[in-house]
Amino acid sequence: MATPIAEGTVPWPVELADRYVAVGYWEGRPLGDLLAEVAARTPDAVALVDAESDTSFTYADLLARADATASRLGDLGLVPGDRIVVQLPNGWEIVVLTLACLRSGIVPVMALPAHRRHELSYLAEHAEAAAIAVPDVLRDFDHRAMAAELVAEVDALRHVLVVGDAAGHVDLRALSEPGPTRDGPAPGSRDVAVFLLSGGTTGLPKLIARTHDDYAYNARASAAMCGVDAGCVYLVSLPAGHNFPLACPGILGTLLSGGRVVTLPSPEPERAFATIAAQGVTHTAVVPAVAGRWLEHAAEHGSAQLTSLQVLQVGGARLADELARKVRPVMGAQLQQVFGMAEGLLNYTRLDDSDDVVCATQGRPLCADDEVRLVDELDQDVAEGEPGSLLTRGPYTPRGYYRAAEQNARAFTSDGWYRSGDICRRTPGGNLIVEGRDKDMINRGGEKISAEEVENLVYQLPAVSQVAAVAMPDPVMGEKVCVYVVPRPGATVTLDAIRESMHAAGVAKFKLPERLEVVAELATTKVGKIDKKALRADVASRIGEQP
Ligand code: OOB
Repeated sequence: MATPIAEGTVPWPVELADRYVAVGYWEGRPLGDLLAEVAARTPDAVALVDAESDTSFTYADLLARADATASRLGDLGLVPGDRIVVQLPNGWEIVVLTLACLRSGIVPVMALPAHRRHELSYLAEHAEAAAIAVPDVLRDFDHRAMAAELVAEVDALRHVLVVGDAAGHVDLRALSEPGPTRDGPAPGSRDVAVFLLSGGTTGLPKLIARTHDDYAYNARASAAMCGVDAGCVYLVSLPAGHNFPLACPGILGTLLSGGRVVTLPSPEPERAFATIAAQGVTHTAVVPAVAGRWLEHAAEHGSAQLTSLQVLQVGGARLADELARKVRPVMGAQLQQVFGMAEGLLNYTRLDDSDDVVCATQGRPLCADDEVRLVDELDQDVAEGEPGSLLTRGPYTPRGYYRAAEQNARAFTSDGWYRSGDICRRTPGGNLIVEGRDKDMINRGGEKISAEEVENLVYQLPAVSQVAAVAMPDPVMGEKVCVYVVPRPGATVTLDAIRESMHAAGVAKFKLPERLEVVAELATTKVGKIDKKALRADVASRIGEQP
């Protein structure tokens, strides 16, 4: 028997939960019910368009497929509270499966298509997942074969659900053929709706248990903030398992508003622009690296395909002010900066903010009851306008990671503040500017990489005596992973050997270091810790970029 989820979660204090209900943030209803209500209101409106396979579903179709899937997952033996690792590319199937889970109380663990055995075996193990959903073959990689290996390895894991050629596993598309309706009770609103992955500063990502109440608020309030309503067409081209495209307002916020979701498997500009034109996309979300490519593409080919686009949300990493100022003139859309985290807190610039606020700040909290403190090393509030480390609590920021008591003691204060690890400054207008971070993470084009995780993997090489992974600046991705290595006496270390070893260990490609510096010793701070600040400055100066 898998552990019941509730045993691993950290609930909000009762008085606060009561308050969130009283104020109306928490509606006391599961996401699946809220979605069914929209479907009942506008059954014939188009809810979902898969631009890759040219498939579209009305709200009635979508709900029927979600419920058919939920019912057939039940036939397979899955029960409410069971977990499914979801590793699917953007397409109609990930939306249907996620809604099936939300309707039935099965909990999706949102993995990424780029993840490999190393990440997925840990996730499946830690979540005690009963099933994993994968594509058949993607970019020449056979996900079915990997999933089959995981089933052999992970105790609880029993089913492989495949989109495409199932090759003897469960055919996910067939599961969703309309027919059976869902029976059984809906999940409770305080139950876990989805597991998101943390950006990761420790060895492996932590699971963030988002409840129906808090995640529904997250999606709905974001939709209201971003002007998403029934007339909106939202394009999801970032991996749908990320909080940003899933619920900020993303897929869930759009569907809860009666709008239309359009999926694309990648944000490659040519396809994305053509899809925006063909589908009349009004809103979409990208990371700064993608915004840069889109701006270049629009500057070169014009913005005629973008006339429907009203709001371009950019978040996940710091957007350079110069790029921000180009968005409206080059693309004709309103920029909205989003500084968010899978752990909860979302900051948005508002659609009616001045250009200066929109282009030079990362916005302010979504909710009046989001609490934000900026503190120094001793957890004392810094003076107004000074940079400090951001701590937060609020109605959609859970109080701890799932089954991670040890990490929780470090990542949360004893009174429940989440330590985001971001160094921010607050402007007199109350907007936040992200100036850096005091967490050991590398932000590669919005994908977060834990330095510790990379270091643990590099230590697997016998030739390595000491290693430190740091961010090096990159004009396109913002940052990439650079490793400093002290080899064992007489041994040779190469970047290729490191990458091959990590690849063989089944690590996601985006985590592989892209530069190696072989050194005789690693710089240390006064207290004897590896001086990562010095290493970041060192690599930046070597490649001629600003750290
Ligand atoms: C989003 O979520 P995560 O969990 O992948 O990463 C969170 C971290 C933040 O703590 C911060 O370090 C960084 O990503 N970040 C930004 C940023 N947005 C996120 N740093 C600077 N400027 C920004 N605008 O990345 C995420 C979740 C929901 C909405 C948007 C982004």
